[in-house]
Amino acid sequence: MAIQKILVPDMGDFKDVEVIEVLVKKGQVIKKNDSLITLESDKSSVEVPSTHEGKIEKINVSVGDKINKGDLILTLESTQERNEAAKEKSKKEPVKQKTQNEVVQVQKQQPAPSVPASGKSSASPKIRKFARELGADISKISGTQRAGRVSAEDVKNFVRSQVTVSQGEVQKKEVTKYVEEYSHEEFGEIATQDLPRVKKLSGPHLVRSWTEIPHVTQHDEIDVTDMEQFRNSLYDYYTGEKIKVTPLAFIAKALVSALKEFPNFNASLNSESNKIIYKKYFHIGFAVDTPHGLMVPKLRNVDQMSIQKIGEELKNTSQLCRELKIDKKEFFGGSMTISSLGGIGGTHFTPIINPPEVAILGVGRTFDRLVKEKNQIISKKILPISLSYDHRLIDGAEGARFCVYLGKCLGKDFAFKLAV
Ligand code: CAO
Repeated sequence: MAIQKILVPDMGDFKDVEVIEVLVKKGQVIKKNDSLITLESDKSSVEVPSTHEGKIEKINVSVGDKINKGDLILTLESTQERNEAAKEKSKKEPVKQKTQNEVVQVQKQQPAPSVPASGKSSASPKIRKFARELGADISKISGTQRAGRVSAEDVKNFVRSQVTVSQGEVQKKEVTKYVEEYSHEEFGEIATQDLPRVKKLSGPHLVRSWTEIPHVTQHDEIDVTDMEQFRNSLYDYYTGEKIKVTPLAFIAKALVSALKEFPNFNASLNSESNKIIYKKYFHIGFAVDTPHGLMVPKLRNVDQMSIQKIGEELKNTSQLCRELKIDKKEFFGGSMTISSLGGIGGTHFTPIINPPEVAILGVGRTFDRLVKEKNQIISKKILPISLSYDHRLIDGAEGARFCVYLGKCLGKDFAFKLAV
């Protein structure tokens, strides 16, 4: 019995691609074209089929490995020769009618495509199979997972969106296509260009958030006069140089304090199982405006950082985003997001929740307001905030209390609440 080596085939552009699934086990008997492993690049996932049949002697790759053309996937005790002899023999026997089981078996033996037909959807073979079973075209499903990967939930949601159930009968939904009555060119010169990749990826995520989450947005104003005075008075003890920290670092620290007080805001909702997942960590996401589109990386364990450290991390991480050097994992696993437009301008807006998070804090630009205090007209620094939350989990009263508490953390009590 010959030992057969199965190597990574030529996959065009695929280099240093990650193994995301090993679909076979040592000792398993496999057929030619059975899928062995799934590889995932930024663009798509690919199943690598076996070029031979036989019993798996050793598997040389594991999940997380980065592999290239020619790398050894596994070794087989090949049974091909024996089977070919058997096939020769069976050729001489008369062909009989296939039973239904045999037809299924034959279909399974069809070569698995090494690259998904569309080349766009990213999904594991299990999810692809699930979609096929439900009659859904995987290339039409927008993935909500890491790098747009399609989950079982996405498949179910897609199928739900395609059908309605009326009096127990499943009916296909009519999809309304809106066609503009006049084309844009009819009104003057135009230019078209491709939507940037980051926007293509974030678009379905935003649509999902906007259409599936009942948002409530609460606007408030925080008197940050004392905090601003303090922020502008920060000097390095040794060099005497001014320390530049933007208000966002203080806001992130205050947000952690509020999350500790209101755990419902540091949670995710599993609407299938009706369970709330409470996070014990404090990873704060912040929206970064980049030439490639909006990105929302996370600052990890903000509760363990000083304000100065948060300021540095905000700068470093936003730089990594703008240079497209950030690891995609950094866009996942957040507690709550801050979307600050304070550096640009404006007051209140309606930030969209970044699921699976359940709340987002929008921040506008601090402005001056004259107020009467003890019969004197004095100037105050006012920070406009807009808090959006998932009303399925958070009630209006809790939202209001959250804003009031945040106001205390950034207002008069800031020195006590935010131990620098
Ligand atoms: N009020 C007044 N001034 C503010 C402020 C506020 N709320 N927030 C920031 N500023 C000031 C800063 O102090 C800084 O002043 P100096 O130039 O004098 O130092 C200036 O505005 C620029 O700050 P910044 O924007 O560079 O830094 P930041 O820490 O506030 O924000 C980041 C960092 C990455 C969030 C920001 O650069 C950014 O990308 N913002 C856009 C986010 C966005 O697009 N949100 C919308 C998402 S929904 O589409």
